[in-house]
Amino acid sequence: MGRAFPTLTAEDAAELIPHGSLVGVSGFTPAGSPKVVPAALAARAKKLHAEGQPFQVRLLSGASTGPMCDDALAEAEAISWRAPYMTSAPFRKLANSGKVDFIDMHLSHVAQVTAGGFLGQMDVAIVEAVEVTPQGRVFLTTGIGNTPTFLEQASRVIIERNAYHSPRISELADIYTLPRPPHRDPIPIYDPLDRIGKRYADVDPRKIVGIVDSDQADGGRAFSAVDATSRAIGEHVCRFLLNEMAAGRIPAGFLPLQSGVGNVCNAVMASFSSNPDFPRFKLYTEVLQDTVVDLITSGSVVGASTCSLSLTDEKLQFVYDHFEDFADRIVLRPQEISNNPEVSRRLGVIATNTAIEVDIYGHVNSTHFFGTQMMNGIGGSGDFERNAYLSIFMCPSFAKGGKVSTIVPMCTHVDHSEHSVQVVVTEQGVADLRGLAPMARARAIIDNCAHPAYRDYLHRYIESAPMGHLRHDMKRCFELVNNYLESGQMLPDLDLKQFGA
Ligand code: 0RQ
Repeated sequence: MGRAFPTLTAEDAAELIPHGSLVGVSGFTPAGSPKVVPAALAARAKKLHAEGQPFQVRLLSGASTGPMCDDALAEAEAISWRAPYMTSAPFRKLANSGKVDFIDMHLSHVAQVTAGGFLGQMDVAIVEAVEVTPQGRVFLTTGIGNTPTFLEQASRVIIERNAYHSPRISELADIYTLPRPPHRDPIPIYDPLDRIGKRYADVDPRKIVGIVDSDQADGGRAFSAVDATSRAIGEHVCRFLLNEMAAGRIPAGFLPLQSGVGNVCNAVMASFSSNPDFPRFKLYTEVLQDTVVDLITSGSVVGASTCSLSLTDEKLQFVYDHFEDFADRIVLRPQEISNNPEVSRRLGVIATNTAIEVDIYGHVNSTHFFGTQMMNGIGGSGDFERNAYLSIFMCPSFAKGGKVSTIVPMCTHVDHSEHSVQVVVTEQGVADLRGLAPMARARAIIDNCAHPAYRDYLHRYIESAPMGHLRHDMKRCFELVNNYLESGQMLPDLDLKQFGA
């Protein structure tokens, strides 16, 4: 016998969440993230704060969420602790002023640490779905994230039933969860488009405290138009991969590609489609951005395994309007599977991610500006980068109109180490670090990737540094960043006109 669930207003649902709760939210990026209940929770927090009462929750998600969740809760100062990733400007401000605890985690780890009890008992899961059956089958929307695990682990569940989405969206889902060690079998994915699970996630219906109706769109962000810099990066990556195929290091049928998040990755994907020599390929990735929908439509991309459809509303509508063209070509998986290290290594994924800065030996910083200021978090980049067949990091060679070089003597924060970063690409060119010892890596990165205006400084730095396996001058390794913090420019005498300023 199934259960009939009570319908609640968002405000009623928010009342059910006590101060101090560990709250898990569905989705991955704005895709599939709950909307009206978090917004009502933020309003409740504001009201309680105005009455002088404390109200904050600990928030665990798949990745970033939408503005009605992270932005609203951050603006209401309703979060005390947050993991594993975010892209919210108001939340970033709190994290960088020490007002909240932010735990920057590898995204593939979250389900395991939640189920393992490392984060304590999850009190409430707020889950966006197109439908839930009385037996507890939950049909999810555009982002799967950690939702199946949160549904299993949370003491109570609130369903946000969203009528905006096509009811067919759950046809893309492939829900497969892992038991706790040591009871795990190999994950039987041999091709990115293999389906191994169910179209729905399960929940014990007795845990569902109510259903809140909503019709809010995901509101995914659009990317900047492809500019000359990101186009040049894309062309270098494209040429590099074609050379690898010609040399027999990538098979003729190509390998599954992972593409990270942001403007640069979006532009790189676009450049693949504009090169007639580039083969058709599949993606084994975690976010699917607008460009990929175009590439699937044009046939350049055969299909994609992903954790979310991180699309603008217009592009998502296009997918819904042409659903038959996508039904067999997109698989939406929980992030423990989309980002799984074992599957990635076995399929031979080519990982392409963006760096904030790269040092001359190939360490990569993807998260912190100037050693202290959090941007978004490591996200899934580490899941893929460390376990890829080929790991590529890309970024423009300079930021802030040339005042900042992204190629530096020593990274001010390290997310990806020299041991697994294999290729670095800027608009200047490609540094292929495979098989190179530290000094050769340094010369390859400086000569091929640094902006010409910074090359002399970087060469002089290594030549004057004390001898060692890595040559570093511990007194000067952060000179560029210190110059920037003191004078607003890494090389104070540099003429910025050469950067097009
Ligand atoms: O700031 O907008 O104020 O000018 O950083 O730079 O070039 O637009 O970069 O949108 O491609 O994002 C690494 C942040 C790049 C992203 C990062 C400033 C620059 C600009 C953004 P302005 P761009 P993108 C899978 C993979 C980690 C997570 C990840 C990211 C702003 O890709 O968060 O990879 N990655 N996940 O001016 C000072 C520097 C700078 C700098 C750039 N060295 N110093 N400012 N900027 N470099 C997806 C998921 O995990 C969900």
